[in-house]
Order: sequence, then structure tokens, then C-alpha cells
Amino acid sequence: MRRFCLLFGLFLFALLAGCGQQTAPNAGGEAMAQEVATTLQAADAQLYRIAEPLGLAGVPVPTAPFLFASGVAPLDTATWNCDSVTAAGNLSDADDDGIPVNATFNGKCTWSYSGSEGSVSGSWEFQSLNVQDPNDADPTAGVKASGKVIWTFSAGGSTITWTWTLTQHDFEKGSSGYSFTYKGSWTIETGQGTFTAEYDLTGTWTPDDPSDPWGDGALTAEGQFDASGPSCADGWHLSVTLTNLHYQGGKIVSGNASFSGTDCDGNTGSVTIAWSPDQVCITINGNTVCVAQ
Ligand SMILES: [Ca+2]
Ligand SMILES: [Ca+2]
Repeated sequence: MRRFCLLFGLFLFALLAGCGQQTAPNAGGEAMAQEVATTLQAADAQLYRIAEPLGLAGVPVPTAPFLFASGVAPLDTATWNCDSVTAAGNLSDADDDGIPVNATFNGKCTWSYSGSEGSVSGSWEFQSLNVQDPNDADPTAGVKASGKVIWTFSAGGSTITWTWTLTQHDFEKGSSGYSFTYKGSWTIETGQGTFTAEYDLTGTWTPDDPSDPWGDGALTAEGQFDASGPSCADGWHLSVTLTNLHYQGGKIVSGNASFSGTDCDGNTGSVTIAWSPDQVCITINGNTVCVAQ
């Protein structure tokens, strides 16, 4: 499964290349397009939590598709043009969580930056991005989203285009925690070819403290990833089961994960991981290694 890393290295490159802080206009009482994107990033934090156990199994998942939320480049000084972005539907945001009642965004923001490091430019496009607040009277109720977000990033004569299709991204609070369904795909186009990955995950997130939904808690999920790229035309497949992973103080202190799949060459394999407060034990095709944490 070595090639999992090769495929996803490019995702991570695109991520790091485009990070920055966007200054967004704010219209009081209504959710703006840029504001919605920032909120989606926070609400999808659970998808990013999945990245840690996947990384241990050799599958580094792109962890922050919203390129301009935080990061390394001073893009807050870039020149922005978001004039073409339109919003339709109900933009009301009574609980001020950045998530409108039910709105659909279309349009494109372009930006450019020139400094001592050189010149870079890019765009950020919404195609029928529908965002809904499951409860506009509760800022911790979750978010539902579908549609498409496309980023481009150009520097040094090359361009990366990253398309994120959100087939279904529902993260909703229930009686004893949150349930989620994430279905979608990433497509990355570069001078080296086109890389694609599809994912289909369902699960639950149970915060330790209901008043702090993004803090410590337990994650259970199952689903699959399928991907392909120029050097992996037949693609690879990975099935994932995460059982009661307890995140505490920024690390996983208990729970289990199991992965099985087929790599680019058609080889099958399996990985299981068991966490305890002071060590992580990884079993690859029947051989176990434990490391302190
Ligand atoms: Ca809201
Ligand atoms: Ca809400």
C-alpha cells in the first residue's frame, strides 16, 4: 500500500502551497460565502480527525481543503475579487454560527499576491454549493452541505486545480452526540496528470462535554476510499473501520481502527491499530509493533 502515500502527497502539497488567511467582508445577520467556507472547515473537523488513524495506516488524507483558513503564506495581503459570487435562498443566520438557514452559493473569487517571495495567484469557486443549518437557533447543531468547490493555485508557471465534490456532507447533532455522512470526491489536476479519490464515510462523534462539541470526544466510523492516479491507473481501495476512538488532549487514548484494501498492484493487505493511554500497537498483515505515545 506504499502508493497510497504517493497519491496523497500531492494533495498535501496543494494544501501547503495555498494556505493563508483571507480577510472577508461581513454583512451582519447574513452568512457570507467566505464566512460559510470558514464555518464548514470547523464543522468538518471530524473528517480531519479521521486523518490521524488513516495516517498511521499509511494513508495521509488531505486535512484542510479550505486553503485560506490558516497556514503559512501571508495571503491576507493578497488582492481579492469576489464580485461574481452570488447567494440564493435563505441567508438568515439567527444563531450567528456562519451557517445560513438554506442558501446556495455560485461564483468565483480570484486573488493574486506579489511579494519578495515571487508572485502567486489563484481562485476559489463555488458551484451550486448548498449549505443548510439543521437548527438556526443552535450554533452547535451542525451543518449540511452539498455541491462543488474548486480551487486553483498558480505559481512559477504551473497550475494546480483541486476540485472537491461534496455529494453529501451532513453533520448533525442528535440526542446523545453527532452523526455524520460524508460522501464525495477530490480531483487534483496538475502537470503530472489527474489524481482522484472518492470517499464514503458514516459515523458518530460523541463529545465528552456537550457544550464543547469540537473538544475531546469519541469517534466511530466506517466507510471506504477509492483512488487512482497516473501511476495507479487501476486504482486502490481501502475499507476503514474506526471503533470508539477517544480523543483526549489532542491525542487518541483508546479505541481501535482496522483497514483492509488493495493497492495499485492488486496486492491485498490489512492493518489494525489499537490505542491505549501510553502506547499504540500497529498490526500489519499479522505482525504487531507497539510504540510509546
Ligand atoms: Ca446559523
Ligand atoms: Ca446552527
